[in-house]
Amino acid sequence: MSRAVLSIGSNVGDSLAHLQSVVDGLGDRVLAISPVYATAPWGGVEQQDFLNAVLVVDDPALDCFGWLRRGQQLEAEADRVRSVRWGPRTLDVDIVTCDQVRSDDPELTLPHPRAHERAFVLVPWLDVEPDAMLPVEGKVTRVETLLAALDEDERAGVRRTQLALKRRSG
Ligand code: A4P
Ligand code: MG
Repeated sequence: MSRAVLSIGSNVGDSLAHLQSVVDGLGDRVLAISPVYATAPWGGVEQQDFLNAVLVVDDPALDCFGWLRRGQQLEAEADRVRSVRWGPRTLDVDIVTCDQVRSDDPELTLPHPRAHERAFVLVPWLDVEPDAMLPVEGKVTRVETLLAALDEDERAGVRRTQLALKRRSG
């Protein structure tokens, strides 16, 4: 079994289409889709605003590394080029949490080590899981509490849009 929370982001090309490609690519595995947010770039690299969303996904046949690989495949299909860390990208798929797994492996760190500092992850996550909890430095905390602890500027940089990701059948 594995149930994961994915953070998806894009700020190059047709960003909405890149996010939609994840929903399409994961099909029936997608349990919940957040609204789409326009978000100020995080990490100090000067670049365009991002579109971000969060998905809750489930697939009994995929383990946590399976989600990482599937995410990387979807990034490659969106012609993602890895250049600057935290820089512009057509598509980024991050595993925020996967089951209750905790891991320090640099290839797959769980929960995602920076999720708790990022309003662009926490805000859409709360839309789909209002009672979500996240372990941070060993202490399991409500995501709502983590969001409230962030700087006002960080929260103000995350603006809900009218854009929506859609499930397509068949
Ligand atoms: N990796 C380890 N743990 C994970 C995980 N939980 N999920 C490894 C996904 N990947 C994980 O990632 C580098 C390595 O992290 C991979 O080899 C993977 O095995 P990458 O995608 O190649 O490079 P990156 O994304 O540039 O680096 P990094 O550190 O993952 O950046 P982030 O944390 O993904 O941040 N601002 C806004 N507003 N919205 C955004 O979506 N995204 C980023 C990227 C920066 N600023 C942003 C946004
Ligand atoms: Mg990444």
